[in-house]
Amino acid sequence: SILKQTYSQRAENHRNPAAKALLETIERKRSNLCVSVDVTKKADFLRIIDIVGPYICLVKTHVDIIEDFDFSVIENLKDLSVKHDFQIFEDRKFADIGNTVALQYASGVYKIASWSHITNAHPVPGPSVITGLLSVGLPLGRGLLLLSEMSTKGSLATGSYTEEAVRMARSNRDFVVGFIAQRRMDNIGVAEGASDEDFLILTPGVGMDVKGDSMGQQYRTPREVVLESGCDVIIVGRGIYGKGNGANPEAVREQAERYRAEGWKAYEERIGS
Ligand code: S5P
Repeated sequence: SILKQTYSQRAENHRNPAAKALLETIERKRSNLCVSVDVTKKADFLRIIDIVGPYICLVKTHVDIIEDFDFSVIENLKDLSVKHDFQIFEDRKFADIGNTVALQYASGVYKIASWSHITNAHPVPGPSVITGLLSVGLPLGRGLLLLSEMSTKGSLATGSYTEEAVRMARSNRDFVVGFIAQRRMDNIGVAEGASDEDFLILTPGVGMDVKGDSMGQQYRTPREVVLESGCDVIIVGRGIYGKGNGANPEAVREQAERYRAEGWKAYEERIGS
């Protein structure tokens, strides 16, 4: 079963270059930690990434919240990704008709497809959202995650919506490499244990010190996410950079190290090493 395979074994199963590179990075750095850097000033954004860089496999961005954005942010981010050996995931959550998402992905101020190895989409428009994005992303070797579940209280992405998202992914395996979800999706719609599919499961809503925030976010620990729910990558935002936008570098570094260690320990326990 996928749950018992190492990240490097799984890298060999993936043909999509972004999925393969992510799995190889995870193994090389012994880190299944993705840091989500949701801050509004470019200096804070780049500083936090430079601090957490050694401990992560992936940086997750919301570039549209940076107030003083210009394209130097992207150039600096790319330099940091080489310096610290991590992949980049712009959390754009595309959710429109194919033609529109293709334009949003390739063009505008951010030109996401030109620098983000992985991005994501809500399955709500149906398969056309994938068709639109893959017309831009596939020739560039990019990968897509579908949001088949969400971490928030009262999420509508449950039941048949989640199942249809998995079906949409199965029909587009060259571009859709996995899911934003709270548990494994491979066995949905097939008998328990019958699937040898390998989807990447990247999971937000991870925190060790609090259970949620005042706006519906819900947190689980790395152990619950990786060991009990079988997810592959933990996504941590405020649990690492804290309330002060990462003003205390040593505290940020310590949290990144702590979450990396917890995520990796849970993985080692899962594969039984
Ligand atoms: O279901 C989801 C999906 C996503 S991508 N729940 C989430 O929280 N996210 C994102 O993960 C969210 O947009 C934010 O950037 C991050 C969680 O941040 P944290 O500070 O709560 O860890």
